[in-house]
Amino acid sequence: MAAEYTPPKVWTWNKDSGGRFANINRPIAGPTHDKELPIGRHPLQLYSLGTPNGVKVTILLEELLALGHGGAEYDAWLIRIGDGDQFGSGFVDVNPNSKIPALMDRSGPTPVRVFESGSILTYLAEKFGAFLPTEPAARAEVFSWLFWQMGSAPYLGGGFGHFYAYAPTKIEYAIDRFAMEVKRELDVLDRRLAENEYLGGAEYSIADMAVWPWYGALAKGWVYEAGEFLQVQDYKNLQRWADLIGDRPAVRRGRMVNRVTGELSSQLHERHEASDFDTKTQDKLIPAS
Ligand SMILES: N[C@@H](CCC(=O)N[C@@H](CS)C(=O)NCC(=O)O)C(=O)O
Repeated sequence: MAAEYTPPKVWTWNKDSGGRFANINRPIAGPTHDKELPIGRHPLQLYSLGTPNGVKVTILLEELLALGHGGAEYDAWLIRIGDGDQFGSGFVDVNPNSKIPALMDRSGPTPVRVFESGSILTYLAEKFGAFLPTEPAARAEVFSWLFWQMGSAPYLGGGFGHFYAYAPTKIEYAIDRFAMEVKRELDVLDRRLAENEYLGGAEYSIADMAVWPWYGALAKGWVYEAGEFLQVQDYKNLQRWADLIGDRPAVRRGRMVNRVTGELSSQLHERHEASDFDTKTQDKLIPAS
């Protein structure tokens, strides 16, 4: 058990808490510096990073392009959250919450800003009339799973992931609490996917795109190196769905965009053209030594 801690009367900011992201976490909103965001030539400007929250949006954009929606052409600019890019004035104008992903739709006379991944997925699905059913019952089910993700993933990322992988000390109580919650969430998904091919039902939707980068990746052991700890292979229906989604070409492409870790051939730091997947991955940009 961790040493006893008695909270003081008034909380004060300990800048050296020692956690993995201690250098970027702060208790104050707003910009720390002036910095305009770049603007490319496509209608949609995405400011993001290839984390699970960022990947949701690039998967949808690649799926829309694969369906033939030319209006979904986009420039994906890299926001390095470890360097504090999310606190630049231009980024804060697009997302006052200083978190990726953030989108500017410049297709109309007045640019539209959209932040929060669930809001971006909904905005784009409605704009293009794709991956979101119009029939009320089917639409409600997709929204239920989409909002389930928004409420659940913080237990996985901010709770389990933080205390299992990032906290400076391993606190048994915290890891137990969030491992239990995440296992319950995995079981929720597994039971749903036992009865349905996709989360929304028979059709692939933005609900799958929101949940897969977190729970599909967890099921595959890609996040927090926690596959064995959580015994993810036991969730057979979730495994089936994780493979089904992960094998989609648009999902494979979406995962590469704004990615700064892993194999160099899987990292496309910025995406401005469809051909960038073939010519601009890091293995092609960095000459072999
Ligand atoms: N609820 C938000 C969560 C976004 C989020 O947590 N983004 C993280 C990266 S995955 C971030 O930008 N963190 C930077 C920071 O906290 O300063 C969404 O779904 O868009």
